[in-house]
Amino acid sequence: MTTLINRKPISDHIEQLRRLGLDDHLESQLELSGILHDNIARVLSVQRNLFLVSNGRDEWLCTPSGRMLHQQQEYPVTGDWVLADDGVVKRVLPRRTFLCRGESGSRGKNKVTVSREQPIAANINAVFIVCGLDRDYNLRRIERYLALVYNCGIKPVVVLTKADLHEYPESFRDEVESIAFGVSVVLTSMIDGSGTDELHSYLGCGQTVAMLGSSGAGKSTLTNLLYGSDIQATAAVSRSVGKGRHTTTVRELIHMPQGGMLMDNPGIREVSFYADGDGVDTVFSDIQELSGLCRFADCSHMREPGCAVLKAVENGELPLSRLESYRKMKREMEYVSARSEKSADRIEKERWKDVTLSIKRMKIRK
Ligand SMILES: Nc1nc2c(ncn2[C@@H]2O[C@H](COP(=O)(O)OP(=O)(O)O)[C@@H](O)[C@H]2O)c(=O)[nH]1
Ligand SMILES: [Mg+2]
Ligand SMILES: [Zn+2]
Repeated sequence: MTTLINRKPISDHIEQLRRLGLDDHLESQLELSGILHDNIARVLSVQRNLFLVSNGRDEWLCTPSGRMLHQQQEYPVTGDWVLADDGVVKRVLPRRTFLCRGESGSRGKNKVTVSREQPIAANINAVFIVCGLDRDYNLRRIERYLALVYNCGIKPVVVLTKADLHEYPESFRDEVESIAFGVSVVLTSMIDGSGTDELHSYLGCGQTVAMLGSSGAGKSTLTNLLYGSDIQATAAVSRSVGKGRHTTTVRELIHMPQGGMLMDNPGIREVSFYADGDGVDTVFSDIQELSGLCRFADCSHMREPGCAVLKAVENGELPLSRLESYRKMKREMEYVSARSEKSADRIEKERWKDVTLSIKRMKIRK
């Protein structure tokens, strides 16, 4: 079953795949594994048991393989590169990055159990953490998003939307910069399109950017601003035309005129961790640095004498709320699955080997 949605004239196929996000790394892996360009596609969206995939020329709908349905094989997520044979996705190619979080609702009031991962997207180069300069503005939430993105080994960019609501929005940027060391913080406004120039550079050919942020943060508005016209329904539009009209939008990964792909994510209310990494320490590098000055090497910064962290809170250098946020995330991280002994590179290598073996067994059109 092949449902053709859009057929474009055939030109240079690799060039088309590059626009989908094919990079040198994947290119060389394909070559090593003997996979033909004709057999790969990228997942643009996932709807229950149906994937919209593209090979840069055509977009069509695919169903998962039986092995995927029976959970014997990795299930594709948006952004995945897959081996696709007509209407069936045969295999997910090893992921360069995997953006995921703990399952929503697993973070109870006092219990912090994060058991299952919830995938957001695969093969993402950067994440725009989108936060509105209205009621949405929340430093602690930005910290959580930062930790999540760092844990997945992806580059974060903080985008503060609705700058037009304030006379001096720069003060918010300064504040976020003070908690997000070395992270670009960009102010944007849909009124004059300010800030979008800075974001263009992340969306170049071969790049895939995902957006994270609460519902109403301004993600779809930003997508439209960056795109140059209205391709995503925003809250403002949905209200005026009534509900339902835009719910048929299936494409999650959007081809941007800048050359790259952008993923406008559904709002995520809760941010819990899954990927195991040192994201929390990266986000709280100021606390990490202070820890080095504590009297005890294993100081928990709770009540120990000679604690440099507590001292910094006392004399106002470190906000108590920031320390509390750090403690909370640290606790959660302890519940996160045990750190793998293997490096990410090693895991990726083994997966490609696995793919190569299974390809030999697979009947796929040549
Ligand atoms: N004043 C102002 N409002 C904005 C801006 N960006 C988005 N909004 C409004 O915020 C609301 C939510 O925007 P939307 O893009 O749908 O948010 P999403 O849920 O994150 O996709 C809409 O009513 C937008 O008009 C902005 O830069 N300035
Ligand atoms: Mg939206
Ligand atoms: Zn201490």
